[in-house]
Amino acid sequence: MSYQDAKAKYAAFGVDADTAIERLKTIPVSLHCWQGDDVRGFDTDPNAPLTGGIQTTGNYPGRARTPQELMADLDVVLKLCPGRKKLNLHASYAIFEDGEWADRDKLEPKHFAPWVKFCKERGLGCDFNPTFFSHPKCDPLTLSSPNEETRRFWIDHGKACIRISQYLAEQLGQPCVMNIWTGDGFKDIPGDRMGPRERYRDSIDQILSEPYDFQLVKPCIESKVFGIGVEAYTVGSAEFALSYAAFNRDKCIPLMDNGHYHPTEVVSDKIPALLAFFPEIALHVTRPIRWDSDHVVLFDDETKEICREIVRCGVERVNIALDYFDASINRLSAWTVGFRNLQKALLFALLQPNEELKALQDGDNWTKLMVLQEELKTAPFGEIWDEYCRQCGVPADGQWFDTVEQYEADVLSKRG
Ligand code: RNT
Ligand code: ZN
Repeated sequence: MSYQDAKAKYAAFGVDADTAIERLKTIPVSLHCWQGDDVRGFDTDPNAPLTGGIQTTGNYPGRARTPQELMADLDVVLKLCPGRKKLNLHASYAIFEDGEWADRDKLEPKHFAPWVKFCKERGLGCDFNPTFFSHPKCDPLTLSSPNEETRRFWIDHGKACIRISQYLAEQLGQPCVMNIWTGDGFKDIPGDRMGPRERYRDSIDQILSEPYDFQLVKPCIESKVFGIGVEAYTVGSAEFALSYAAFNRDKCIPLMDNGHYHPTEVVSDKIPALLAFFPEIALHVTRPIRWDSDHVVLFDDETKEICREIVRCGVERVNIALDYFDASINRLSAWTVGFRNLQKALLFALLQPNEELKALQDGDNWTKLMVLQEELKTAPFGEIWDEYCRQCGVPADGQWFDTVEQYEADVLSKRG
């Protein structure tokens, strides 16, 4: 079937495929740098374990070990992924030159200058994350620690990250979403649940007292239900994070990671709930299997539903980022499959006759609503996707994996 034939099929549903393709080209999606090196970064001992309840499993060969390797790997992935991209960096990916090193509370914009150059040359925007984990100063708490010296260190880290985010946004001429997430919590039943939350709230207040232009820097608060080693209590729970964002709407926005809820909850439904109150929200799209396992994003039902809600509620109101890390398969393939799947889900959502679906619901015509939603599932989506890839100058399905295999043979397999 040709693109024109597929387009005609969608036209019969009242959907214009050309318009969908054009809109998708404008929607930024943030590609997380941490899939390339199992969330290790460059500022701490590469052999120290990850902390804060996040974990990568698998030891597939070829992990990026240096900024040069990570950039080279990203370059391969960027060429295989269609659409408008931002790069999502963590503070731990600071690049130190000439033997210099700075601890996290002393990080400066200059430590990210090579990343700015990288983004400028490729026309990317950039998002940023303070790194409140995998560091000797986690005691193991960070922003909620009862130890004032620990807490001060991490507040200073957060403030440094605001300055870096402002720099990234100014340099690249695009807003920088700066996400605050900590793994603070307890393995077992706490004796005091309030103290850590009060300290966390005060710490975020202090971080956000650092001056920034809210049009350029968008601080987010990401919640979480639990993590490995912090099963009993998470300081930044859903209610905590959402309340913080709600009471500080002039300073920050909420961030939902779809791995951070009980397995029967769905983020797709939470998107319009939050957007009924917040002008803007942010998302981490991942794939949780029974827990926050951070598997590669698939073109599955919930990813499609999340994208349908993004499109219906207004793509300009949702800051979309990917957040997963699989160390058991080729990392470039993991990156590419997940990014392409998110693009597919967005395209699929843009190809829905949303006005008509809404009218059927409002007219209480649930019979036809079901028929239409089901028939749309077998509309010739693949041809529209191929056309989108063609227009973006990236390989279609079936034509990109060779590049990854070749790169694995030439480059990744030679890494120690
Ligand atoms: C962890 C959070 C957090 C991290 C990244 C690396 O559970 O999802 O967003 O995955 O910051
Ligand atoms: Zn996340």
